[in-house]
Amino acid sequence: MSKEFKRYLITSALPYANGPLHIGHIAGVYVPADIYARYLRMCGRDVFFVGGSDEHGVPITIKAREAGCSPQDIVDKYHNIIKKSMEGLGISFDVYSRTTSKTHHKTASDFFEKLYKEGKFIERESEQYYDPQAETFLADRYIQGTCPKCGAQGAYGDQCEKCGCTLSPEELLDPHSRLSGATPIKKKTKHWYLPLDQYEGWLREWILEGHKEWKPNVYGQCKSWLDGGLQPRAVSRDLDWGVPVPVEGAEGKVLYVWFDAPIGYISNTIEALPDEWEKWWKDSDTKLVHFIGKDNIVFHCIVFPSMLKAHGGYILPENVPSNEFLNLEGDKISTSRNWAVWAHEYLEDFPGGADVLRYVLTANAPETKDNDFSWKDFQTRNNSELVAIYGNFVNRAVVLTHKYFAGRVPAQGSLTDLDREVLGQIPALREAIADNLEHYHFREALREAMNLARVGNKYLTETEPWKVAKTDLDRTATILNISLQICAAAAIAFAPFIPFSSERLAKMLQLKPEDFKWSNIRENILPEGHQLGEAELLFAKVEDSVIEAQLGRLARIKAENEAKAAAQAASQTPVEPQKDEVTFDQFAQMDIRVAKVLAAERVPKTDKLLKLSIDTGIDKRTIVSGIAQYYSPEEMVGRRICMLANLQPRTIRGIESHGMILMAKAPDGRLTLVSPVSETPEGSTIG
Ligand code: B3M
Ligand code: ZN
Repeated sequence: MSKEFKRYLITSALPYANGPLHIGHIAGVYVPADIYARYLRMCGRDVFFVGGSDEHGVPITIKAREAGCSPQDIVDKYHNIIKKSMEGLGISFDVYSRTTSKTHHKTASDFFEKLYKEGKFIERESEQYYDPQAETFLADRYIQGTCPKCGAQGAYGDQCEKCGCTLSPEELLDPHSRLSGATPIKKKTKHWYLPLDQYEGWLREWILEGHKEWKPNVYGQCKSWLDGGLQPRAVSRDLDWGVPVPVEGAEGKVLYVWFDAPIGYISNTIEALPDEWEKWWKDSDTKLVHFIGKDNIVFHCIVFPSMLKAHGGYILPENVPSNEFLNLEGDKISTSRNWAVWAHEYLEDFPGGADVLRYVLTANAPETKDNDFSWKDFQTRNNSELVAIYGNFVNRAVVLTHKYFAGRVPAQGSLTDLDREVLGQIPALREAIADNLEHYHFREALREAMNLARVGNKYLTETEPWKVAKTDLDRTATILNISLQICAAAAIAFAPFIPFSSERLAKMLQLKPEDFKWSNIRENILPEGHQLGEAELLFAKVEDSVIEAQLGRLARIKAENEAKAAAQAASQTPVEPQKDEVTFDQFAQMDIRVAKVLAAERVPKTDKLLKLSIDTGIDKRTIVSGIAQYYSPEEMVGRRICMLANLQPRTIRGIESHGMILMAKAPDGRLTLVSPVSETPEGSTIG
């Protein structure tokens, strides 16, 4: 079924250079892409693995403004941090460049120009928000106002971060410019659009018919976009940061970041291979594979292929193995809330720990659904898999060989059924790993690699060569020979996943770089008499205190975020002013008491109302209360509450309500029950 390709062009999404790299990026994109690239190289295939930083777009300009520096300063800073993290994690890019490079600006500009000259774009005038004071058009993110959905202030023109809803700037109440504070006005502007609707038929055929093998999450997302009908997409923006639109009279306009960024894959290839880039991008013998996160699917499966098609001459992606998202300790990773494990911090906190992270993120990769990273799981996987199985096995095999055979691979004698079965696992698992890798099933592939270590560990435990050595050194030799063959097979098989550990194991086993060929994963890797190196521990236990320190950091961040949110809510919503004075007698007329909730139910067809039966100590009665958004009926039953008992009865939704429950109302409108802090019988009066 599958075509044989001569070479593999692997791309991984270009991270925005407006923040450091975090575990979500690594798990979703860089580690899987790297595993794939390393594996293919070990198979002797011709690979070019492209990475780079995405250095354009509005968020970078906003970050620069906030920091009081230039966008170039921002991207310089983060490009370097990201690049260093990638190196620290062993992501084996053949090129890691950036979209502010000269080569990229020229490549992207030429690409646009060709499409422009060939009439592949449509030009449209539209009305956009404009800041009359700053004399500039405003990107959606540059407009702030009140969210029409939840009433929060400071919602952006594209999204309200409070309630998470998607917005357009037109929907914001009292919009104002983040640049000058002025009220934006509408002004006409011209942009170029890629008429995606014209590519719909071709895309349907190419993806829905031609690429049924794509992962269900990717195929499904494409299908729903295509079924929804495609619209022309603007490929330019009014902004002063980016690749200038190469058309006369287009001053102040740049290419939309999602137009230029994927071209970055091409530019970076050109930069690294100026004389032979074309065979990588234009020869149908090249297999192009894009590794991305799920929020990038439409751009890589629909927009970029349409651009390539419009341009002509380029190959198209053969596959786009996109992952879902990784959460952190149950919460969405968020750069703005600092809710992340940052790669550069991890590498500092865990020197030499790149492989542990690679291992955990692959074992737990969000391949088919969103997944969670937790520090406990990190510790368990390290201690009970890497240390207890793989590390323990290797250590025992090498130490025993030193002990009984002066560190030389001993001779294999006659084999038992168990020996043969265990050895047979080597080629079987090699094939299983390879098959999974070829199909982008990285978790499963890693599990099979670990099975190799499991097989070896179990074999040693069952055959107990340290006991056999007392009576039968020939048998001990056979057992250790087989164990060492498995160690060597594991060193090679694990190399795409945890390359640093494979290097260390290679030193112990005295394997040479040229031994690291996939086809070398066989039953007789190490010849008899081969001298081993020193035994050293392959992995170290992660102690509880280390995990607690990480969890402590996250707890501090959570507390900071909550405090920030509360302060923000408080600053946005003024506290209610004091009401007119009352006399003591007026106050004393209020009969406020403690009551107990006996039963509670929602009032049908309302969102806010609960019907409660309560025991006031004087009687049992019904109260209707507007607290359903904050308390469920189940939570209310059995609670002690405070209530105004002598309020005149009112009929609410046909139910007669006798009294009112006291609630604390926060400035932002949130309601919280008021109740005595210690056990107080129903009927107790308050005053
Ligand atoms: N920078 C978005 C992201 O980092 C974007 C990817 C570009 S790939 C050409 O998620
Ligand atoms: Zn909102």
